[in-house]
Amino acid sequence: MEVKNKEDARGRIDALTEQLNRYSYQYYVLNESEVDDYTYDRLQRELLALEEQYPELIRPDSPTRRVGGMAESTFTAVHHDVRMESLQDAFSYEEIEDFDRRVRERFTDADYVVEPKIDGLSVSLEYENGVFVRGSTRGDGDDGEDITENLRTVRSIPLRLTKPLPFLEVRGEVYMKREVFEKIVGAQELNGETPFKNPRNAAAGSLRQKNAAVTAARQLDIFVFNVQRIEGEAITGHRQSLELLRSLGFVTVPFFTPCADIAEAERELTRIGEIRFTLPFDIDGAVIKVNDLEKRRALGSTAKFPRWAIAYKYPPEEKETVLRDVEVTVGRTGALTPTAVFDPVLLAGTSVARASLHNQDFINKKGLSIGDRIVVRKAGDIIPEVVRVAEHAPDAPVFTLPDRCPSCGEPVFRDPDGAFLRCNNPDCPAQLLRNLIHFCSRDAMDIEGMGDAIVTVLAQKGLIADAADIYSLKKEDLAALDRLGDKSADNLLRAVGNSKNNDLSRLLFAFGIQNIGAKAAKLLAVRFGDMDGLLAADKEALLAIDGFGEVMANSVLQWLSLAPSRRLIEKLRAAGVRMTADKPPADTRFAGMTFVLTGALSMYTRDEASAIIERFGGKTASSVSKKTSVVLAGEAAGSKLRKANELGIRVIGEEEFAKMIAQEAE
Ligand code: 0OX
Repeated sequence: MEVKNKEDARGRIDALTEQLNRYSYQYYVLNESEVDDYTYDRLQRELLALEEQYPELIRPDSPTRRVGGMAESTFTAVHHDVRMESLQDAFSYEEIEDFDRRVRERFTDADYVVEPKIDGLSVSLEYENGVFVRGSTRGDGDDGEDITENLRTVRSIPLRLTKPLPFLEVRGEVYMKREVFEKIVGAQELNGETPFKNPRNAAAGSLRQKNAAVTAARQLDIFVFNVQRIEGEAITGHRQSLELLRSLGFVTVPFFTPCADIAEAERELTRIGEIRFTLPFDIDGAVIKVNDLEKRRALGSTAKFPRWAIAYKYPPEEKETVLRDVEVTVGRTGALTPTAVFDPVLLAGTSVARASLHNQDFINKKGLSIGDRIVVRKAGDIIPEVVRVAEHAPDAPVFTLPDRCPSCGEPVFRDPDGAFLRCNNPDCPAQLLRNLIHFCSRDAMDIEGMGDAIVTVLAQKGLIADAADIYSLKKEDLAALDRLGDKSADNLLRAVGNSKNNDLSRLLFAFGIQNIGAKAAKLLAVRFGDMDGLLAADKEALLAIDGFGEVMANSVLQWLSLAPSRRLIEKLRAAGVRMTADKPPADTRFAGMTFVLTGALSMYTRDEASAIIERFGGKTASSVSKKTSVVLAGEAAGSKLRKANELGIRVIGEEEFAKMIAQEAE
């Protein structure tokens, strides 16, 4: 629809926002839908384009602020009358013994309880006359957010207590069972969505939904572990408080062990450490607490933590196994990457048989030979790594990377900086495949559904030999893919078609030019405006771009000078792929300003906030310096906020940011 002026745009934005919200309600809440995906996408794109042109007209309920079908939005603030304190962490038994000494200076006869520390999100639940009236996040401990409706969907939260106490506030941890997490991640992968990283993230993402129906589908659970405030009952100790909570209808922490002294507590810490991966949920440590509530009150808190409790964090679990093989793969830029293949071991609850060895230097430093007994672990309980050799295989040489590319057989060369061996053959099939995968990926052309597996099959079947071939794929070609349904094939082709309209910066990044990341690609697109402008650029013009140095300029020129690159560009052009940059922002209220985002934002995702800043001509940076203009600080902002205050840099919250965007342009 043609929009002639700002007033027109306002009307159209209002109409589109309301229409799209109605469709999305029908789809997500009522499970029915008036329009097909294509029409929805088209309308959404029209709205996005208008919002980009008139950012000041973006409505707070705009559907473009939803991320992957989920609404990230504000929740009402809740003040915690009883502070929701966080725990001091200890990483050694010495620190635990220091804690014990401090407690015993005051109470020689203190006894403890030890319980697992559930890895989820701390929440407060309030009950009036036995009825659940409010649930909130911990936030910074003093102020959190009202998530009552989402918590209502957690089946293990009683909506009515067995006894109508006048008032009760309890604290617990909302978490996702590992089994549920794996099911959800499986479904996300199948749908080509970015899967949750771990159960904690999954629980957090699920609780922050504006649409409680989504939270409900995520099957969250809760363990309750503390009475924050109570009227109508008196409690004196930890065991008694948990028993009371259980009798009122709560699920309390799965177990706790009374310990007379710190030696007993340490034995319990060791025992929990040994069983931690057999539990059906993640724990990120164990908590030692003084049992007696009167003593807790007397010990009180420091500025940061209670003096009566401490969290012990377990070191990553290590296991011994045998290195059976080193697989060498070729990355997008031709770098040879070695991967250790070892007898499977159970680590942090899952079976692990591979770990990256990075490069030859890493292998040399560890002195790895095939047949060695090695020690492995998961860094941060997630990424497997080889820690050291436990026992060398007799007479085995240290593994060396091949001098020819394992994919194409051409000789490999050491990088000038020495770290990586690289295959420089532009026709190397392994590199081609990695490039195709990169081309389709989210930060590049963002072709939803075109994931690693599908691209690999299409390439293996000879259906795509270069990126431009993606644009001539037909439905019959996709039928060659097993398990890809009719609807998914249509969606995939639509996503391919949509990607033709991407901004030039995405295309430039998608080419995978060495040293040219997403940010540099953006700079090129903004500076030259279209592909022909870039093709005509000389070194001087490239070096004139703020943020471009010698290495980047040479990479661009070298890539553009290659005949296959030119052929690819022309083939893409012929396929109808757009080669122009989005218009520079109409409203440049943030021109010349650099923002740093810190802390947990709740009204916007980081990507959204950055996109808004860029849309208004501003820049974002990751660290605070004298050049920073504004720090946008969310919840629990830490060192960056401190640095901003030290340097006297302007700090704003999300509310103020929202006002800055909403103001009419001057
Ligand atoms: C947990 C957990 C967290 C609460 C206030 C001071 C002691 N994640 O499982 N915190 C606490 O206790 C804190 N206990 C727990 N079990």
